[in-house]
Amino acid sequence: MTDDLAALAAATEAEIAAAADLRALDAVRVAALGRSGSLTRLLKELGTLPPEQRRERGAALNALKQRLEAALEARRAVLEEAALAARLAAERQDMSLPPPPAPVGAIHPINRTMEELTAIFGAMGFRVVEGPDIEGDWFNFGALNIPEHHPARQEQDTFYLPGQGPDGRPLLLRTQTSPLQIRTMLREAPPLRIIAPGRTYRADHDATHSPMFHQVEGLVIDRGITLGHLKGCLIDFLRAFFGIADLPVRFRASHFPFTEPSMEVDIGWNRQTGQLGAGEDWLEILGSGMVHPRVFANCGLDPREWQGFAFGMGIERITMLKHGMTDLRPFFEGDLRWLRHYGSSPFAPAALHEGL
Ligand code: 2NL
Repeated sequence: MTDDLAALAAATEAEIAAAADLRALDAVRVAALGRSGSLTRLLKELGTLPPEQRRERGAALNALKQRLEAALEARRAVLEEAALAARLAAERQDMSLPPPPAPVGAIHPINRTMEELTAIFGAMGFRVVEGPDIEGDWFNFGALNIPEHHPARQEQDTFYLPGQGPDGRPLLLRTQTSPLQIRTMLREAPPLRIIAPGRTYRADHDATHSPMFHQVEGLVIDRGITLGHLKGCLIDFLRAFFGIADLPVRFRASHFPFTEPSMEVDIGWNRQTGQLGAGEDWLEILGSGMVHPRVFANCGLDPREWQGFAFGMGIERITMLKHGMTDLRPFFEGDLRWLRHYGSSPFAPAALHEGL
């Protein structure tokens, strides 16, 4: 090997050895063997040499090229291994550490109560009916024997909407879920056993009233239905819902336009402690009655052939009583701390109580 090639070999090999990483090593390769590298340039110059020199010089350059390529390859292997070792060290994971907790959602207490209502009444043969929040005033009031001048219809209680329904009558946000039952009676022939849970709206807003709240109503229609059926059904429901097998239940005469006779239902509790099923006090929990003959007639049913009972209650109210809540407003505030506290696990469905 000529002196100039020996010097080029020594210098390049020193640079290869000094390359600290793969990028630096590639720079060395390009400088020697790249398109305008030092060795490449010498190879290109071969053509300018006289033939007798060209052979010997060509063999020497090729040998040097192979030697440098082998040195580059060997260094590349060393650097790659070092890079992998560094990456493995940096990405090391302690597989014995517990994983971070997965975010878990919770069932809102209103939905939980609706699930329980569906389960308890479902076990008694009721099915759930649903329908629109926007109703015509005949379905919300007229069909229910609530006359035109009745205070419940007045602007300060009911949210009336612009425009009118297909019957030319005013549109409103339903103030109760009864229109669902009216629609079911118009659509299906009795016997019927339905509950109608859902959102209801009244222009009322303070600590104990929300302009949007939830109600469930129930309706049973068959031949020979009596007050006895109403009482047995509601006593069983209240004891199952509150989980108190001997919960005292009292029926008190009342008045609704859509039932005759009408009864409000009270449960026994202790006013001081709030404990249900104990103490001397009574707490109103729902309204009920025998379906008014005029409601039957409005739905095209003959009240001499069909009898029925109906009831209605506020879902927020029964949920608050069951869980000892004192304020209605947090139901609709979306406060995550409240929701986590009062929410229930989607993996623990409502347990049905004894006796159903
Ligand atoms: C209450 C009282 C009640 C009804 C609702 C009803 C429905 C039809 C026919 C007859 Cl289609 N009645 N519903 C009956 C009695 C009471 O609700 O205090 N609700 C919160």
